[in-house]
Amino acid sequence: MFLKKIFTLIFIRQDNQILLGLKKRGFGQNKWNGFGGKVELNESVMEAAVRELREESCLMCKTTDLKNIGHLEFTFEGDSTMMDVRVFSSSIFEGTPTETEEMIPKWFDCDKIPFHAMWPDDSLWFPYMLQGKLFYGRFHYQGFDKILNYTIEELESMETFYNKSK
Ligand code: 6U4
Repeated sequence: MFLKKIFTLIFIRQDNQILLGLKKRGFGQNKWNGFGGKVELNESVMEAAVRELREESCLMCKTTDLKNIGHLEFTFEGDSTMMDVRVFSSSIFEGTPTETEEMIPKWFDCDKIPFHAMWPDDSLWFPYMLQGKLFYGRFHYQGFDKILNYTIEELESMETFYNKSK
């Protein structure tokens, strides 16, 4: 059995661009990624997504404008923790992306995503997100660079997925 820890990951979209942040420290350092982090005890998953977006990029967004678009699970060889990552997107936001202590935000054209400087799993599930599909992916890593095995599937509805897995 794995000890599950819930994380958020949010992608801001505008026209044919997507906002990514270069992580300056900690887990995933020097990689481009969406914004997000751990869910705290006294907040909902969506509240956590909005808080992390604000803390990491200075953008403001309402929980009601978030769309849950995917679910990712990461496990690591020899580690009993499972990262349970709830993926959101929004094209409604306020503010200007601004560098923070944790992230350097930058807009990328959707056909110029810097996969070479991202988590190896991103190139496998980003296509679902960019095509507007809902997805569920599981990835088992050796260290942080090598995926030993994975599965990805398209989902019809996130609600049905979460009701089934309850
Ligand atoms: P602190 O302790 O405050 O620095 P916190 O910001 O709460 O941490 P952090 O930065 O460790 O959490 O969260 C990790 C972020 O990276 C989450 O948004 C989930 C995301 N993430 C983790 N593994 C990933 C992976 N393999 N591929 C990916 N995103 C991943 O695209």
